[in-house]
This record gives sequence, C-alpha cells and structure tokens, in this order.
Amino acid sequence: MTDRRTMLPDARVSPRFAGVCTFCRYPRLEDVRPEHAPVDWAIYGVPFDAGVTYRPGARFGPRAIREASQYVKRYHVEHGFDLCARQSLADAGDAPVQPFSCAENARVVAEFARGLGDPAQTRLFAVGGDHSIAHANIRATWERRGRPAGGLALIHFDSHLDTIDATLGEKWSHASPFRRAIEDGLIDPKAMLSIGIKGPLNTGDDLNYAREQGVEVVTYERLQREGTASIDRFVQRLGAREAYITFDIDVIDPAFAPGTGTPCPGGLTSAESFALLRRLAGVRVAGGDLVEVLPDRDVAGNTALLAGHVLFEILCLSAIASTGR
Ligand SMILES: [Mn+2]
Repeated sequence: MTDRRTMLPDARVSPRFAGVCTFCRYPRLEDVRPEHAPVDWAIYGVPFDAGVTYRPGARFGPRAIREASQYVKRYHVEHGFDLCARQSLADAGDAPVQPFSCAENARVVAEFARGLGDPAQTRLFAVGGDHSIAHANIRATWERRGRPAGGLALIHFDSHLDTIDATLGEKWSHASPFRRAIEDGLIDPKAMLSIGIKGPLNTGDDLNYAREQGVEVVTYERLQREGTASIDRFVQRLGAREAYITFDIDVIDPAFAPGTGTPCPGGLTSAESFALLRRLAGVRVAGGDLVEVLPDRDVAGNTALLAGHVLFEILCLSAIASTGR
C-alpha cells in the first residue's frame, strides 16, 4: 500500500525489507504524478570514484546507501515532524558518469542535474561517489538558485579541506572541488564554514589557502575546545541567505564510519554529527551532497546506514526553513 500523496509505501503494510530500493523508499522521480510535481528535492546518485587519491570503491556508494536507507523512517523525533508531510522527495536515479576523466565527469553530471525536476522549485541532492562530484551539483545548484553574485554560502563537513590546487597533476580530483568552486565563483569563501577538519596533512598549503580566502575552519580539536559558538555565529551571520551543505562521511570517526577511502582517526561520533546537523536548524538549504562512502570497507554496513540518516537530517533542515525563492 502506498500513501497517495507522498508515493511512499506504508512500512506498516509493505515491509522495509521488500520492494525495489530507492533512497529512503522515496518514489522514483519518473513515477511522481503530474498533480504532485514538481518535487521539492531530487536526490540522485553519482557512481564515480576516479577522483580518489587513496582507496577506490566509492562508485558503489549510491547503491549501498539506497539499500541501507530502506530503514530510514520519516518522522523526526527531535524536530517533531513528518519530513514527508512537509517536503516532496524523489529518487532521480543515477547521473551518467565518465569514469576515465574527472573534468569530463563534472561536465556530464552537471548537465544531468540541470534537467531534474523544475528548476524554480526542485533542489538537488547528490549522493556520491567521491567528493569531486560535489562541484557538478554545486554548479547546477548555483545556476538553479539564480546564479547569486559572489557564489553560494557553503557548510562543509569533512576531515579534509579539499582545497588543494592539484594532486598528481589532476585539478579535478576529490582533493580540489572547493578550490575549483571558489575560483569559478560558485561558492563564496567568506561564507564558507568547514567543520571537523583534522590532520595530518601533506603540507599546510590547502589550510593556508582556505584561511587566506576567508573560510571559517572549525577543526575537530577547536570544536572540542570551544564548543559550537563559532558555528552558531556563522548561522546567525547567514540570516536568510541560502547555504549549500556538503557532507563527507570521513568527517565521522572511522570507528563509526569505517567504510570510506581516506579515513582520518579521531573525529565526530555519529551522535555528535547529528547534534551538529540539528544545530543548523533555520539554515535555508539550497542543495546538498553526501560523499565518500566505500562499501567494500563497510564490513557491517554501518557507514551506509549512517549516510542514509545524514541525508535524512539534511532534508529535515530544509523542511524547517523552506527556502522559497
Ligand atoms: Mn572531502
């Protein structure tokens, strides 16, 4: 049995272990009835990992997260609402990819994203894949949100800054998406917050670049020392301005999220990451992505399950502050 309006199967009638997998059991975009279109969010996979600098395998992330997210429910206990009653959500399938070229991949993914839903209403959520795929979704979101001069505000959860100019000669790898997005004017570094950063690094260059550009860097250590004051200040400063949220699963300690390609010990717990996301209540979410889940290293499937719940938390933020236009 399916809820006519949300097109979601009722888990009390149609069990979560049955049926074809879509993200969180949301309907496929092509199955959304005309009277329910356009949807608020098109969620799509980007099975691409040619941009990694260490372990490959994140190309299987979208499939693993679809499967694990069958157990993501719809009613948020702390916010006190049913996400699916507030937002219409759909799984738009997987973007085409070009697995032999990071730059070409960024082009084809952005082109796919541009065509999803209604540009005026539908926001875009990309599920990776490695972090290089964020650039395409940020570009498509920036265009869709009216090409704001100076770029989008960005809230970035990650162990790494991803602001390296080039790695092994590649300028479009997962180490560089925010460097390229800043250069392209898609994001405003003075309205960029990087949360959960930790070392060690190859050099201090990417950290120095980010700080020189005006990025607010809240390392995990600083978060432990100072609490969330700087995050709260950033959110306050945003006011009504929309922000894109990019979430690299490696911001969470590999003890909780081992299934990732460049693991960095000593980070957020699962619970801390949820608390931080909930702290962003009120932020108007322009678009988002979730990246770097590597199922081959995800022995118990807990990384993919966590990723499904991070996706849910970000979508809930958008339900709190509906962005309008
Ligand atoms: Mn990253």
